[in-house]
Amino acid sequence: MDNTGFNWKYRLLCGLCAFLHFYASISAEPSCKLKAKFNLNGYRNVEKKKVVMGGMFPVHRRIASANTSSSSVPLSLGCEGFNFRTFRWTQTMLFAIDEINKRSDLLPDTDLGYVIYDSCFTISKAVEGTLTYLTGQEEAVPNYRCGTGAPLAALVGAGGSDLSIATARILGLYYFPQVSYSSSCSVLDSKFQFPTFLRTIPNDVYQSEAMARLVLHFGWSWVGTIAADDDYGKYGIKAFKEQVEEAGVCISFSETLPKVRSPEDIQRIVETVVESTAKIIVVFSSDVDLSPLIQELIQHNVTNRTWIASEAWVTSALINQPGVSSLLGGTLGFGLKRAEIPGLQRYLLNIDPYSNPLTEEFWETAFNCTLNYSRALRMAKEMTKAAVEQGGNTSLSRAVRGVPEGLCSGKESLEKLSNTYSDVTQLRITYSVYKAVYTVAHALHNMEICEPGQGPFNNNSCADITKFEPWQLMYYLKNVWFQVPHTKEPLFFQDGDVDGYYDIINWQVKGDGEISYVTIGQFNSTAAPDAMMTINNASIVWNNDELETPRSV
Ligand code: TCR
Repeated sequence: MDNTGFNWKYRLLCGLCAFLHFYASISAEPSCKLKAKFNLNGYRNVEKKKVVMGGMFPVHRRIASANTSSSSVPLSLGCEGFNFRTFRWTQTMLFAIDEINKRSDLLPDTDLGYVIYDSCFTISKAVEGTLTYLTGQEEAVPNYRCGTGAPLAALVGAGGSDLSIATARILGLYYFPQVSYSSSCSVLDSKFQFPTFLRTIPNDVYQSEAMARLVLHFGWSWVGTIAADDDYGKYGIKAFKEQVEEAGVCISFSETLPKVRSPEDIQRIVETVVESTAKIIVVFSSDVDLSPLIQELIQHNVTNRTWIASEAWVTSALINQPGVSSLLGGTLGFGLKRAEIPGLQRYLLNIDPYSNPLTEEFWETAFNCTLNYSRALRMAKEMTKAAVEQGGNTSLSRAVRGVPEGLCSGKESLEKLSNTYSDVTQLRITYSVYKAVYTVAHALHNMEICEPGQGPFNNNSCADITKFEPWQLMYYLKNVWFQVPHTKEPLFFQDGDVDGYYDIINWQVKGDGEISYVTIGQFNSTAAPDAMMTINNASIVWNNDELETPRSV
């Protein structure tokens, strides 16, 4: 491993086992041992400084069910339900870091490394990952940090608002910065509670206002609401309701989606939707939580409703699956600013399946195969045994003698497989991840170029990028101002928040039953009150291809 130059320890807390360690080569520097990397004696002019950035993403959808026995040592739970969309976000963070490390005008003397954690869409995992990150220990013991000595920069993450609320409370204790790409809940704007929380996604107060304006714009006075059972859903729908009710709109029903699988609850919501005369249904939820309800509504052939989508599901491939057009055609929703990120798709397609356990799991899930020969052999043997037991079809035994079935080579073509992972047509949260990584890099850059005697700290001193304190990086993050590469969009924070901008997206059914996302308007929180929302009514296609605005009175 050493012959490629530095190999940096890349630790990842992931799925099926609690902690997995592996190495990622981050720069092609002259060969030297890991220890020598931080011993700058004699290397001062050739060695780059190192900073580690943390990332947290909900790569799995849930934790595996718990062993409730209390007579054995409790273990950290594994995770299940691999999510291709959120895995793309992870790889986007690596792509951005790679891009930054190659640049000579941004952080020229510093190499960025990374540690990535999988929060598994679960608060306890997010907390566990945060403690591990802060301490550098496999056991999550606060107040202790060992390891390489490279300073930790901010944590990029943690995913949903409920996860970020938990991690921000811990990080806030240490005044350690967190830059979130997808936690949009309004409560996170409290600097008193979350002093070191910043985000590149707009605060949901804007989205709730935009939704309310949309309902009033079409004169709908009778709507149903459905919200996820988390901070995102609850606060989002609450702000929406307050605004529409004030304007005289009546709420026909308010339902909450279950967080853990509950067919009875889903059934109850289906009945409510079917029985209600409200034709407009506003849903504030992530795609993961909404998906079971959508499946059930399709089974019940529900049509003739107009769905109003919150940002988390408006362009989700998990929701927009074949067969949803009669239910969801005509949907209107809010999407974050979209961007093209040149080079990202090639980077995503060039992924090395063997680089770490998560990439292996990705490959095996995507191609429904196994990369591991002995595992494949064992599976083939089990299948053969089962086949023999069930009636003597021994054709599978070929698999045991030769190459096991279901074995993949790692050279399969991702390009041919149309997978959400490598779909770059709707880079919205992905773009927000990209911005978050650049935000941290720019803050570090400003720290690096600080002129001694002209710095912002005590007696005009500077922070030392090789051993800065979290609050010093926080200073630079708060004051960051830069143009995002490729889009030239300026990025800066006002009290840790960015401006509220959304595309208003309409789900239009094409001839083949596929749905295309057509932008039919915008919402911009910085415009004058009567110019915030622009909608092109004529370009909207409603449910079942009707051209007339549905009535819900
Ligand atoms: N804010 C949500 C989580 C979330 C999300 C998403 C999850 C957003 N967008 C897209 C999955 C996919 C927006 C929250 O909890 O704050």
